[in-house]
Amino acid sequence: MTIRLYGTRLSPYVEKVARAIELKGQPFEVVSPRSPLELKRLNPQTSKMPVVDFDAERFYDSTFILRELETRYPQPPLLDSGSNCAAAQRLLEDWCDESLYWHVMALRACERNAAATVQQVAGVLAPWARPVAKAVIPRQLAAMTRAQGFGRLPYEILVEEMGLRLDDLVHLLAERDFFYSDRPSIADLAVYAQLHTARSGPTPECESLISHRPALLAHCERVEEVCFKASAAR
Ligand SMILES: N[C@@H](CCC(=O)N[C@@H](CS)C(=O)NCC(=O)O)C(=O)O
Repeated sequence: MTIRLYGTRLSPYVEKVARAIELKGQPFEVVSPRSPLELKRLNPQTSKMPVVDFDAERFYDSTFILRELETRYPQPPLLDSGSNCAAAQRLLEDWCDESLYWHVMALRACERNAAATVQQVAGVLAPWARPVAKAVIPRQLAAMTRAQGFGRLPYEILVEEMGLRLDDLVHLLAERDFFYSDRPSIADLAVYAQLHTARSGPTPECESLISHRPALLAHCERVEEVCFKASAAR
């Protein structure tokens, strides 16, 4: 079985899928689309990454991909065996994908960080696609975050809200190694992935907020360690 993951690991959703495949101990290759047009060809339904080919079968959307991965490789499970705990893990994954993502995106798109974000995003495209991307991405970022709503908030509020949500994560994790469980699940991968993007460079305020919460840093390290061990054991 060949697993091909299309996307760049700068995207939290691609990172989430990459970590999940690592956790399953499966080999895979990452193929970075060189332009938005290429992404559209790979995924005509949503034009978004990640896209995964399991041999010749193609899947899109990180949540659907993780579900398919779980069906094909049930061990180790990515959800708790108890239905209450699994429900909490699914909800946390969804909150990370649909809400925490926008907290990070609004800070990536804000006036003081937009140039660094554009530089980062355009940098993974083919050289010929970069000038157009640099012209288009700032407007796209602003339009998306304004449409969602967070992009209309003042910078100070965005930073404060980000800190409060990180505090919530610290409380949810409490004394456990992983969210709601002693084993990593889709919830841990989703939290890890959003924090990974938040710590990738263009949002220094996110890096500072996370670095002041050692429980979250330790959680990130634990996720990396279990993924590394699972990959090394295959
Ligand atoms: N719900 C989707 C979200 C995927 C998504 O938003 N991907 C972004 C990158 S972070 C993307 O491909 N954006 C390209 C675009 O909107 O044109 C998932 O979980 O896979």
